[in-house]
Order: sequence, then structure tokens, then C-alpha cells
Amino acid sequence: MATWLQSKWRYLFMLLGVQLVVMALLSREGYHKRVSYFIRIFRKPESGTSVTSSVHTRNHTGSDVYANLSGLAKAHSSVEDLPYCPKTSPLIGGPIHVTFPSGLTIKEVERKNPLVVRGGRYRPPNCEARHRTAIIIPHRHREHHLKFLLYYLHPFLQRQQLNYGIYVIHQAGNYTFNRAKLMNVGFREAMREEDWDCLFFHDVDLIPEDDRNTYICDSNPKHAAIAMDKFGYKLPYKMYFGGVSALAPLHYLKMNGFPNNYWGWGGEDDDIGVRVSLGGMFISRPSLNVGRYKMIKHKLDKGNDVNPRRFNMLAKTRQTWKQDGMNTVEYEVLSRAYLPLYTNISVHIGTEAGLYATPTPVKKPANAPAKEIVESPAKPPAKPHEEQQTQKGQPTKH
Ligand code: BGN
Repeated sequence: MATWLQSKWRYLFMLLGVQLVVMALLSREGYHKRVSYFIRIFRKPESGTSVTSSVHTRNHTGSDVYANLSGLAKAHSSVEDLPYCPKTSPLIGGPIHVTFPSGLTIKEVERKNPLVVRGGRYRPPNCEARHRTAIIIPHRHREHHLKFLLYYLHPFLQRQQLNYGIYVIHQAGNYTFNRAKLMNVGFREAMREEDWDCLFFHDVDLIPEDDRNTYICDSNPKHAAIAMDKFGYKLPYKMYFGGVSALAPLHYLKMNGFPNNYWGWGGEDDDIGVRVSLGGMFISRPSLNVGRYKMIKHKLDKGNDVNPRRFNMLAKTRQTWKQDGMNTVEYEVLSRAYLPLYTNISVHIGTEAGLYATPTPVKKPANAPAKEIVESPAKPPAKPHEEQQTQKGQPTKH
């Protein structure tokens, strides 16, 4: 009897072990919904769960971002007879489970988004969208992050039944990164193509974790990335305006766009926040529960050093905002590629010395070799397709 019991226990443990391994594998492959279903069978139901705590629980599990899109198919051949989409999309599911599977390829992202057309454009197949949103992503050397962002952003926006387009604004050359100026370029280039009613200015490494965070504009400029994992899902400070923000074209023009002179890391988002109030507007925000983002971890980047001038510049925004912004932005578009998942605009934005001027050399020690002077930005850029393969990790804003 004892031996029988022993072997029965042994079998039970073996079975449990096998189940655990299968669940771990399923979870790794992205079958989180099924895994959490199994887990729920074994878990006791929580008694007296309030609405907030159930939302809180869901925030930690979340669903597969592609879950409720599989039934969508091109139903209408003509777009004219479509009814308006409902005010709240029935496809919205709340929290999204975000992981970064190592084997993901851009081809796989394309395969999972069959209704996205050339240039990264989409409109709901069964109804006329109520909103037209452009996503502007400043970029350099971050193809790996871009792939994950596209993997999550496309279905996220489709669940919200938006008519949308994704624009990647790629800074050509190796000169110091300038996030805010790239946003100005993105604004002008996107508006040139379509009468967008809202523009989302989006860091490449921030993944939204809840699709109730709707990518539409409010009556005031909106700061969407209110709760990031890196700040413990809280605002780091009251005036923070970084990460992801949304402005209607009218908002953008009222504040003269973004500053063009912040080269390197830091301060430009604070300047933009100040511009909002100088333009006579307020910052609107989603709730902490909804404006949640996961940041893709990465090392510090080359070409985006901390900007030591940011404190002085920020202190002068009140005097400078009308002379520096959308009314003075200068750049040269080097290429525009309508790729399957986004429009890639490669742009030469020059240096702080001007669009084609060589910046004043940094004072160097007398014995330093002449070659070490500031790098020239005038290097001919590679074609966007080629860059996709060759460039390595680079930040937009951190
Ligand atoms: C702030 C930076 C922001 C950055 C956030 C979050 C500055 C200006 C100082 C006067 N602002 O400190 O640019 O987005 O941290 O990392 O550095």
C-alpha cells in the first residue's frame, strides 16, 4: 500500500511538473490568455472584489493585444456606405500584456497586421472612423525597439477603430540627436499628406499597456504617458510632459510647435510643457490606471549626450518660444519610403550652427589631432531599407 501511494504521488508530481513546463513554454510563446485561464482554475475567487481592485488585478495580467482582431476582415468594397464607428469601440479590452519575445521579426509583425496598408495606414474595415490620428516617432538606430512598438501599436490602434498612419522621422547622419526638432518635421510632413485631426508624438521605446488610453485628442494638449513602469507607474513630477503626448494641429500652432534648439538629452519636453501654458492651454491627462506604459530597457546611447545647456534654455522659454519653433524649423527631406508598416522619412536637420553650417569646433587641447573636431552631419544617409538592417540601438528620449 505504502509503495502504491508512493508511486501515485510520484506520478502526480511528475504530471504537475510537466504541466508547469508546458505552461512556462506557452507563456513564453505568448499564449498568456490560456495560461492565466489555467491559473484562474486553481486560484480561489477573490471575495468582495471592488471595481478598482479588479481593474488593478487585470492590469497585472492583461490580454493579448491581437486577441479581438482576428475576426476583422475587409467587409465593404466601397467606403462610402459605411456607418460611423460607435463612440466607444467594442474591440477595446483594457489592460494589455506586454512582453518582448526574442524571435520577433518585422515580417511577423506585417503578417499579423493584414489590414495595414502601404505607409503604415489603416482604417476600420466595417465602419467609418470618427478620428484621424497620426503617430510621429522620432528615431535613430533603434530598429529593434521600433519593431516591438509596431507589434503593439498597430493592433492597439485597430482596437480603437481609428483611421491612423504611422510616421517614423529618422535623423540622418551622426550629429547629436534632436528629438523636438524631429517632431516639428513630423508634424509638417504628416499634415502635408493628410488632414489629421490629432498627432501623437511618441517615443520609440514606450509601449502602451492599456487600450482604454485612446489615441485621440482632447480639447487641450494631452500628456498620455502619465504612468511609466520606470517611474513606478506615477508621474515623476507635476509638469512632466515627456514620452507620449497628443496635440491637435491647432494646439500645435498655438504654441508655435516645439523648440528646434535642444540638441541631446533632456529639457525639451519641459520646454514643450511650458509652451502649452504660454499658448494659453492646459495639460490634460488620462487616469493613472489607463495611461500606463512599459519602457523597453536599453543602454545609454551614443549621439544623445545630456544637454548641459538645457537649464539656461529652459529658463528662457518665455522669451524664445515665439522666435523658435514651427515658424523657424529648417530641414531637408532626404527620402520618404512608404514601407508596409510605416512611412519612413529620413531627414537632414543640421546642427545648432544652422542647416548646412559646420558647428563651431569645441575648444580642444593644443596637442589634440585636428581630426577630433565635431563630426560633420553632411554624411550621405543610407537608404531607409538598408538602415533598417545595419543600425544599432539609439534613444529618442531618456
Ligand atoms: C527631467 C528632464 C526631462 C526628462 C525627465 C524624465 C531636464 C531639464 C532640467 C531643468 N528635464 O529632469 O527632459 O524627460 O527628467 O527623465 O533635464
